[in-house]
Amino acid sequence: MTSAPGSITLIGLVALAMAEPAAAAVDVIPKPASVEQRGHGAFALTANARIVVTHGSRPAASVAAGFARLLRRSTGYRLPVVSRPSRGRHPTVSLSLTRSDRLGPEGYRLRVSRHAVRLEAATAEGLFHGVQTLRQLLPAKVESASEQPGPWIVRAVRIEDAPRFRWRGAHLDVARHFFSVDEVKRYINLISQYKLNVLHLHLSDDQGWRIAIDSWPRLATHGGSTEVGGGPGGYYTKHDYRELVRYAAAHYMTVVPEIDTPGHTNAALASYAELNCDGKARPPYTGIGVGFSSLCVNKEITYRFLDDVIRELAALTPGPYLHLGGDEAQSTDEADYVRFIERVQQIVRARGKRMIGWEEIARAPLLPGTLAQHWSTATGSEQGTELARRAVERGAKLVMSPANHAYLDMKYDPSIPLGLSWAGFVEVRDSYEWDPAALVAGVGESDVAGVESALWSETLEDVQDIEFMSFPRLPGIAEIGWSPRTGRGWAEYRLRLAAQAPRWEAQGVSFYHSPQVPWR
Ligand code: NGO
Repeated sequence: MTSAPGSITLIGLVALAMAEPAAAAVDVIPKPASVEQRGHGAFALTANARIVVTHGSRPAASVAAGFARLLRRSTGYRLPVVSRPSRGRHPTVSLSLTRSDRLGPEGYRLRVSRHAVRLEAATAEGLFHGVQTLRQLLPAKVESASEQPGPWIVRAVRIEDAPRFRWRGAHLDVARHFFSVDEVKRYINLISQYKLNVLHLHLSDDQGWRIAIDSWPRLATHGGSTEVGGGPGGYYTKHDYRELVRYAAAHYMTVVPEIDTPGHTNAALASYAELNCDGKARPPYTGIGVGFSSLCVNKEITYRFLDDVIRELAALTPGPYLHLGGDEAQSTDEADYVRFIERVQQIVRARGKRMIGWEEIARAPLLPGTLAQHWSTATGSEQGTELARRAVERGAKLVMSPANHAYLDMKYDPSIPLGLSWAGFVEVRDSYEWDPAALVAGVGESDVAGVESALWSETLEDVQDIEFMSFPRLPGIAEIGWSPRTGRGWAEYRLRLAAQAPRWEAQGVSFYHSPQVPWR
């Protein structure tokens, strides 16, 4: 049998699809809520394909445009984005907004048949998540930055999907080592593929202050001038920060900025003598100790300072939350700490935002709407789980970042030079096998706002380091946040994870080849 150049027969399609490396039925992370495999058909994206946005909106059109850009890069096809299906036989990828509220604000429905790929959602955000799934259904080389030979086959399937938790975050410490706007953007690119929707930037710590504050300029110019190990540090101008917020929003991620208080504040105390109880500026700090610094809780200027910082940060941040830290305040008296946290919540509220803090804030009364972030390990310290429980009793919901599962700065095993190990070694399986609603006795599904990975940068200096610690663990945290608790497990997850490797290779991601994963 002969066929015209450029046309592919059904048998040919199936053969091509089968020639892809053997894999789980649908190698998508996070695992979609419902997947129905449809016969043997397959869709082929060819040079005359079009992307159609029906019942669109401006955000929906920009999701389509972003997807078309990605496809054009690797396929080399023209792929016009149009608003109406055209006459003639064009393979079509359509994106449309539906009124159906069954999918929820972030869900989507994806139908792949021989003739078309149809993606529907109630919001542009849902379409964006659907596009992330579709990327993973295409061959891995779709992630390549240069033109690759086809074919571009997607097997027929029906997917309906929506997240388990609304908060699916990634924390990044830009204080211990500073990371540039472009480096953070690259991180956003990589993590938004896994449907994470919160970027928590740890903007201040003992070793550095990383955001320009007009009313206290030395915070950035002096407090931002170094980092762990004594390197040059750096800080984001307001323009830089706005650019990060904008870029994150284009990837449907909300930025949650953190100014850590009342401890972890040496960079601020080094920048302004008057913030210290004894009126003497502290020297800059470039080590990796914790727990030695505290704002002067009983000085009024401390609250004027915080109000200025919170006001400026709130004005820069469209998202509803500001993170005020609260962890490891070992140099602040208990009574002072409690008063401080109460007062700081009021300031955040008065500036129109809600506060999130590390679980220690549960030592203080919490305002309605405050979130607490659980981090200290159940095994290492009974206190962490106790504080998490207390936060819930005080009416807060929890963001779950248990260090022995979700801290991406923990070493995978003792042979890894990067990372810390105070919470133990966290291999890929450890980071995947836990459930946020079954971790702390007395904390159930409805007490949990979501999950967040944490990447502290005491030992991490560049993008390669960040990627090596995040991949392959971060996709597992993302799956725990998104996918239903049932219908998935380590044995099948590790196969889906292995299938991500060629994608990371195409994206130039440096990742850890864990012996627990059957890389192909
Ligand atoms: C702790 C500490 C951070 C460290 C991190 C290192 C929290 C919430 N406070 O987590 O300052 O960087 O461990 O793993």
